Amino acid sequence: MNLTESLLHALKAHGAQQIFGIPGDFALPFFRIIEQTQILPLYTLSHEPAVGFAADASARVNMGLGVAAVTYGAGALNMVNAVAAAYAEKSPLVVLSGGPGKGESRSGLLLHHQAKTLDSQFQMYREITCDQARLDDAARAPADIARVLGNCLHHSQPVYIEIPRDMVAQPCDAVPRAAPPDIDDDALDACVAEILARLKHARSPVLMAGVEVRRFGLEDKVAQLSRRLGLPVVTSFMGRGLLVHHDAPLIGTYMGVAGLPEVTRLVEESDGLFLLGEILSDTNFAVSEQKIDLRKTIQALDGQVTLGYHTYAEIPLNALVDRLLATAPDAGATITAQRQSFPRNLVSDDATLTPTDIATAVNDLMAVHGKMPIAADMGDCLFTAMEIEFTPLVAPGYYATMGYGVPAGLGIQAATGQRPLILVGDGAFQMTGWELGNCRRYGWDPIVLLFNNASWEMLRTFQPESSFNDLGHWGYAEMAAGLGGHGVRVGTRAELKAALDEAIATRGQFRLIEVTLPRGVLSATLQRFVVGVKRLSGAK
Ligand code: S1T
Ligand code: MG
Repeated sequence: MNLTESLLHALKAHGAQQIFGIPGDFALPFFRIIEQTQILPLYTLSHEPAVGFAADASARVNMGLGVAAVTYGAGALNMVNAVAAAYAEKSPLVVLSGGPGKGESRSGLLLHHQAKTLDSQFQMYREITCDQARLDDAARAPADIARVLGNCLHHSQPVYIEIPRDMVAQPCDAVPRAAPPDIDDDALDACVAEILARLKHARSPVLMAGVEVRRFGLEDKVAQLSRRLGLPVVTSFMGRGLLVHHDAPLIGTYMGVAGLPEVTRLVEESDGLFLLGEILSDTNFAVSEQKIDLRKTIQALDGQVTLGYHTYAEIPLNALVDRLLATAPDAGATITAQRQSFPRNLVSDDATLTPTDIATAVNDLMAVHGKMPIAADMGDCLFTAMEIEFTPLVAPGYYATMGYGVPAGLGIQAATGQRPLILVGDGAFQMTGWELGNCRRYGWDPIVLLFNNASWEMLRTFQPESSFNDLGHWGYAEMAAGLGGHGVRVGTRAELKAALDEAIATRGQFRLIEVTLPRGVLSATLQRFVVGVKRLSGAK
């Protein structure tokens, strides 16, 4: 077996199911072996940011490794933002980059795609990955790969593997499986006992399920635990889309002043808030009506548990949930909090459209045709997604990068075979919407709802005086046919309903529905967010 085959088998053994990539001369020999061996299917896209976003989304929906393969320099450095997003949002993404071989590295010439030094890329990736390896020694490679892939899964964060192009065909042993780190059983028991005691004595305990619950494949167990303990469950903005197919007492999404008042009160008035795998980010907690005193919460994140002023180190989330399930008595409590409701029954008339109308139309569609996985970009489309019925959702809810939606939708369909719904604003579509041109090659047929307000509207909302937020109209619907899909522009509620009915009935090509939104019309959720943020910041 050669080094590339050994790496590919190891990726598959650690849960990878496909590779997204764009080759280059530093990666051609590597890509040739990927294609020849078919150990993992390869999907090439058109621009490396999309490669990173698609691989990230595949990791999130598969709950396994996402793999992004790129060339050295121009390719790998082009993907830095997508990997940074994966790092921030705890997505287990493996970056495979081709690299210069020994001979050329010693040539004394500056190599093409080289920035500062030949090691600069490796150093840059140190900042957005939890482990790294350069496979320049076939004898050491199996252990390096085992360590790096093991850390990718253990920390649920990206890792970086550089493959010098003169190493890809070197004979190499199989990659062993790294042993999981030891756990101090007594510490785990003490931690569990303290958590259960706190929850038992709380008047109104609440469980907030964070993205780590999904990353470590714990949704079923957490649903069972919340029922056993009688805990109402909420997610954060970033955690939306969790626990939707699980029998959990899921009440709604906490968004502070931007959320539904009853959900906000449930969380902010709780005297036993259990943050399970939740990232303490501003998008999740900066808009609190009453600031949550984190010292009174139970926080389990990044492999440790903090209660009040003390922390239990080395308590992996899966071990914690397993031990809680093994220990927790049946509280026998009935959960009285009501699950949040969602807008339905869009009137099919000539009224112009709002983002909330789009959510209503999607809810009507899913009520008839079943739930669809959603990939949302950053912008009002993501706030609108909060008004759509609970369904699997991948979105940059914390790192908040644009460009994620379309590639992530392609990643979902490649990884699951399910037809995704993609929500994307016109500004974000201008960044990576072009990737839809890859659908025809792979038989992907997402339904794309393009929120066209001809503006970077989220920015205009906070700085209306700046005309640089105006984007004009690009004729997105007309572009679809040239990319191999079908496009239509809709401006009324009746037109939107008809376009969605036609799209859901037609398979085999992507359907782009360009929704014309009047200037300044926001979703109800974004409207509450803007008002709340301005009020909290004292702005006019
Ligand atoms: N560039 C990238 C890659 N990501 C970003 N988040 C931004 C810039 C800043 C930014 C926003 S929201 C926004 C920008 C430019 C406008 C989005 O426009 P569009 O996609 O049309 O959506 P909508 O009109 O609904 O706002 C965030 C706040 O940083
Ligand atoms: Mg816009």
